[in-house]
Amino acid sequence: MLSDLICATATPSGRAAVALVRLSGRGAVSVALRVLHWIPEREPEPRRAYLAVFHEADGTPFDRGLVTFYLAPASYTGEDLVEFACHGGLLTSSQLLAALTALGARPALPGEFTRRAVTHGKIDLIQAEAIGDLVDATTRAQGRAAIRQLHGGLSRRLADLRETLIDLLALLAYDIDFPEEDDGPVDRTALGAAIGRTTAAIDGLLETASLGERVRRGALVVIAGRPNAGKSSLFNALLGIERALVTEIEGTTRDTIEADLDLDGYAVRLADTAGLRSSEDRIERLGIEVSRRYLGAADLILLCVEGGADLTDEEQSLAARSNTLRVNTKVDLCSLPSPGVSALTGAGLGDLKRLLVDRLYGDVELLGDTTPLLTRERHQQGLAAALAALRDAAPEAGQGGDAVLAAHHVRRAVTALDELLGRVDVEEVFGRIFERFCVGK
Ligand SMILES: Nc1nc2c(ncn2[C@@H]2O[C@H](COP(=O)(O)OP(=O)(O)OP(=O)(O)O)[C@@H](O)[C@H]2O)c(=O)[nH]1
Ligand SMILES: [Mg+2]
Repeated sequence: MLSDLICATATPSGRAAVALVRLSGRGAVSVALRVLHWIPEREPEPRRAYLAVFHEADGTPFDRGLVTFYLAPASYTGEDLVEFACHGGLLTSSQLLAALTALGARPALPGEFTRRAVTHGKIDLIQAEAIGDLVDATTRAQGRAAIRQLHGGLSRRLADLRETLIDLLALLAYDIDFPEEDDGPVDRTALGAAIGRTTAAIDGLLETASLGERVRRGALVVIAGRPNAGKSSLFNALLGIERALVTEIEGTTRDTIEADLDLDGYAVRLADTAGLRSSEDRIERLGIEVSRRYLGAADLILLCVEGGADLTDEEQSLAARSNTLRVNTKVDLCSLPSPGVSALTGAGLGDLKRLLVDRLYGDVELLGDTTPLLTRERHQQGLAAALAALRDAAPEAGQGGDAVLAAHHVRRAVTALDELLGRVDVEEVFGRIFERFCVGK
């Protein structure tokens, strides 16, 4: 079923220099040749760009462009694949798609080309996710994490873990087959230790999950404090645009406003909130409730305090949180200890930005390029499942344990890793990942 012929435009529609149309699956080459006035006498050579005229079923030409043929398995999808580079714009690529579908190709689903690449073992599911992340990336750090994942850092680590577990299974199978050998060739102590090492390795990877997720999705930084503390002014100053309303009236901001910010190559979602105070105004109270929800979800809270004022009870409890950074505002009015900022003069903004990057992403720099990051909830869940299975296996694998039970639990861990890597096609998992892809990817 998977190798039926699919086609799609891989580039966004609209005015552009070039549009790329892909055709993949059974019969791709012969169908392609039927829409081309094929000038060379010979069969096309793979991986060579040919200039050709594209025509409709009745032979009417509609474009002239480049065609490249890839033969299975040496293609993106692992199938026979043809790429047409036609002229951009709305017309020619849709004429080409119409011609291809008239010859039996079917419009591709979102991410279907990449899904086929996974099915044919060109890449694993973790790498497919990285391709999606790379397309979605807007900051350098997101791009870097995605390309590392695409190069296989995380995949290799998971595949190594899987190998270790398969070796363990072989030893356990031996133990099950020859139970009568008392001091048999299988050293149960060593077996228990090997499971312990694998558990530790998975634990180490799980520790990177919140950081990886933060890099991919952007850290949520919530600006909070009492009314008129200068929150919206700081929000605007950090963004470099007048995004939020600023007035001298207390309670100006009623709803939380979010904006994306690229801080030194790292993604930050910055939120400006309603000033915290007890209010009789129904709308303001609702706004303050939203502020509190944001505070609960924040990776970092910027607590704005004007002029070194004494803190209210609520401000004090905020300041006591480990993820709160107190910022003194309006330092142009009086001199205040750092970190202090003036939205008016811009003083202290650069220092504050550097401090933010360090607090939010310092650990990424520390990890460097050698430790792969878990970038998705899915990775975390898969490894947690593997970990739980190994924890069940550990007592059974050691001295005096039941080898059959141990093997059962180790196999559960292998299945969890297989699902992570996409070695088993679980429709629900695949469907959820690829539905977010673009058509033609
Ligand atoms: N001198 C000076 N005034 C500032 C500075 N930042 C803000 N202000 C003034 O302080 C007042 C309140 O600023 P906002 O940014 O609206 O304060 P807010 O914390 O968002 O207030 P609410 O939305 O009401 O909670 C305005 O009159 C601003 O012009 C600053 O750095 N220096
Ligand atoms: Mg405000």
